[in-house]
Amino acid sequence: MSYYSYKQFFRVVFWVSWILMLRWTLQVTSSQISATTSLSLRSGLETLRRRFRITTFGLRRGGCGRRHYFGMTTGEAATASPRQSFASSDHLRHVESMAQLPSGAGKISHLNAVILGETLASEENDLVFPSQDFSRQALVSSPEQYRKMYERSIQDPAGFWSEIASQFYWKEKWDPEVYNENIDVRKGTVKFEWFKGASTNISYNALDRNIEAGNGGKVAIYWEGNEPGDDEQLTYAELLEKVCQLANYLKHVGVRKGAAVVIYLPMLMELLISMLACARIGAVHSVVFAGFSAESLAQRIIDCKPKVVITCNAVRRGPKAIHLKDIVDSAINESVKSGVPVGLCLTFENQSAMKREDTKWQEGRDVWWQDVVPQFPTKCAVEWVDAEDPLFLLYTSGSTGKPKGVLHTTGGYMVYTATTFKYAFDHKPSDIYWCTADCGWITGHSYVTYGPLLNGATVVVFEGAPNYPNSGRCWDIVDKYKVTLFYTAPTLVRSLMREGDEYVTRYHRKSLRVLGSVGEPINPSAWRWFYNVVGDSRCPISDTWWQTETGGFMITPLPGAWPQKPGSATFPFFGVQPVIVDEKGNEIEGECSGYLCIKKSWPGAFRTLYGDHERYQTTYFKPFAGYYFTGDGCSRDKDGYFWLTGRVDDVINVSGHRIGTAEVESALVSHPHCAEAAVVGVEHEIKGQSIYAFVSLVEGVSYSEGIRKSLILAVRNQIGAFAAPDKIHWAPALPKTRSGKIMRRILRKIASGQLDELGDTSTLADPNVVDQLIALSDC
Ligand code: 6R9
Repeated sequence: MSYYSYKQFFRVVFWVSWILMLRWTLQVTSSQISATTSLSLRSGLETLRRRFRITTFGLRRGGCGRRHYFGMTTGEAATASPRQSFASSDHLRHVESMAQLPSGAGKISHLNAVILGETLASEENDLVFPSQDFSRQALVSSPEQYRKMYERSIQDPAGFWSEIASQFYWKEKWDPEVYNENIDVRKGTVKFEWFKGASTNISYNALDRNIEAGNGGKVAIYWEGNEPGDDEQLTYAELLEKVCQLANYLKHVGVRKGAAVVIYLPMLMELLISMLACARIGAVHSVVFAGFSAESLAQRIIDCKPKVVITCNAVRRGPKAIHLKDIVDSAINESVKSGVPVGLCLTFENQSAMKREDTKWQEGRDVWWQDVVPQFPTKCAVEWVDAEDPLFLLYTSGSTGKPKGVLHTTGGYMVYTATTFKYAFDHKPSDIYWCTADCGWITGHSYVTYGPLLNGATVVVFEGAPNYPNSGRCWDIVDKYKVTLFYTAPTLVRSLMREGDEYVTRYHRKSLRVLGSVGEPINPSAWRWFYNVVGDSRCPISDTWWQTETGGFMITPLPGAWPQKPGSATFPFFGVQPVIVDEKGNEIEGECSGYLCIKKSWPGAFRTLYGDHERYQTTYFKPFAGYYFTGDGCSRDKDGYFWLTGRVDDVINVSGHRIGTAEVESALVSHPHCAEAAVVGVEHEIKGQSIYAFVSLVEGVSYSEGIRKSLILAVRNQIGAFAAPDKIHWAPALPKTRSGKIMRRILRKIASGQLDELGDTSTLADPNVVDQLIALSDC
């Protein structure tokens, strides 16, 4: 290019920029004017001030929200962080297109619009918009598109879901009804059925179908071991071969359709292989989180009486080796004592954690995976099952000491997990997806294994700990595999946030497109850190609310469709009708708080509690007749956004793990020195909630550090380390009503130090108990 053409070129660039700047300034100003006229002068000025600050200093980071879950957000200082200057009027386009909110809850006022990452006084007024580029390429790219699809899913569930279901392979189609339900206990037994009469296989749909579509060579799993550099990968074709070999072996040892198989494995590829192999032959898997103790494992084995237990000899988590086989041995001994023998323990040799020769072995019962499975053929015919045949059991905590065996069936679960995964993460074939959850929990079932593989996704599976060898490990993995969709739990976000930005910013993270959160409410300051620091204010966050029971996402953002509010799970997924009810079970409209219920069945819903349909009805369908009761509190703001506020029953959510207070209490009272125990949850900066136990000792035993430790050990042994109480509060007696009911409300206040909010204690049988407890607070 000659000197003259350079000059010409720069002249054009100069004028174009000038015109663009002028246009932009006019746009911002006019929007401010129209917005401020409709609202009070004060808030109008506040907005102008805010906007001015942004244009001067760039984006601000941090939160100062009023709504808070963990006491972390109130009054937090907003630190100036000129990460990105205000460069687009993206949000204005969205605000225009959001004349009506997706829920039909009304109009959004212009003043609610904020630029990505800006700090506002209240999260309820924050709207964080996806960029124009993101929305343009998204599967659901506008509120209108969502609303259309949502309305169709509600008005014509059969049509909506059968159209989606047709994208899967069915050996026989459902006929004639797509679904059949009774959600109302007053009208008889509760029953949900989807695609009944159809036959299919989820393993076939997750593997063979993708291979037949030409994706056999695509990576299905990138496996990253505990030690950096220890990795493996499997294509879809290779994964299918491994699944078939195990499926053939299981058939060989007599596992038939409908038989239960317990899987007690860490995040090895063999865990996914085992789930898919069971599904291939119609066996029902029951994965038990490999952090559960021998007693918890035994309880689950006794309940479902498996023919085979699949495990490995040991696992490394961070610098520690955990001997899983020893735990399985004691669990099986325990189950034998209860009359439930286990004939076969298939053990994978996890060489990086423990050598074969160091593993305790029981001849006749124990078999090394590597010795038998690879000898079986790499092809295995599929067992076609009815859509309503059971796929898996997963035990979860409830209000009583006995865990509930949540049972999911095949067809509806398949369609639902695949669809929710696709839309909530805006999944595209080129994405690399990583969910940090363990397959021992529902998130690992639905969104490590089934949902992603059904979509032909490439999944990262990580065996190790997120802070090993240091707190940058997650971002190291993100860069290594070019992860585009990253799904994790607020507890991990908070713990990494505490370690400082530097661990994050030293990595590129350029590949990231969508972030996700699950397990508990994400407090706005953690949301913002996740959004601004991890996602460079570029990636929408799908804060997915759902449960073991729901099988898949129920209330979740669709990342390209509408603006998010930090800490809100936003709006319902297709086909889901959430309602908020008061104590009497009356639906409340508009802006409100109450109990979250669901009005109609959805394909992914659990069908029963294993062996106890009565408990299923009593726990979930009787509290508010006519609805499924979630056990969660919820509020809806003026714009129709849903805000989950935590459990309203006796379930504590520690680091996203559900733990029943009754389970911990029963572990404590099993200690010979414990007379009585009452457990409550208290807010915890990292874990969301932590376990706080009030313990009365038997007569004549005095408080000591030794007893405190052995009480905590009792819980670790009976449930698992993740359920260990953070605090044992000695209690000469517990506050009880005259009818003998423990008043947990008072215990909660004492545990969280809110002594001036104890409320009326006069109804207690002995009000002096409260003073005694307060006096022992620091012991
Ligand atoms: C998927 C899962 C379910 C309970 C649920 C609720 C809490 C999960 C949440 C959330 C607020 C979210 N929960 N996701 N609360 N926002 N995005 O965690 O299943 O282990 O059965 O726990 O977790 O309290 O009722 P599960």
